[in-house]
Amino acid sequence: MFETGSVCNTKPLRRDAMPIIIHKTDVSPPARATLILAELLGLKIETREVNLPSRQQFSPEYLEKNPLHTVPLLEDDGLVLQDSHAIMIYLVSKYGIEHEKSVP
Ligand SMILES: N[C@@H](CCC(=O)N[C@@H](CS)C(=O)NCC(=O)O)C(=O)O
Repeated sequence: MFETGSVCNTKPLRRDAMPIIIHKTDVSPPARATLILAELLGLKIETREVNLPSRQQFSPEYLEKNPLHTVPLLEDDGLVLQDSHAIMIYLVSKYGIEHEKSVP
């Protein structure tokens, strides 16, 4: 459903903005929750697959962004968030109104 590097929704709400990136794996309920919310908000999301069984979450690059070594991880315009609850609050706070305006 959400392939690595794929754009899961292309509604042009943030046409000029850098894409929001969510690091995820499909077997992670908290990661899926953030992606479902992003889709409901009509956000353009790029995903990055993190292979947990291969312990990719412990790579130096990933640990630098998330010392908790968990998914999901959100990157948006320089902001990095490491917890699904924080990510969802952030997405609704920042983009929820934009979404509301887009509903006829
Ligand atoms: N409270 C965190 C929990 C995230 C979490 O535990 N993710 C699991 C997958 S469901 C994970 O990344 N585990 C890998 C690890 O701990 O190394 C959130 O809601 O984002």
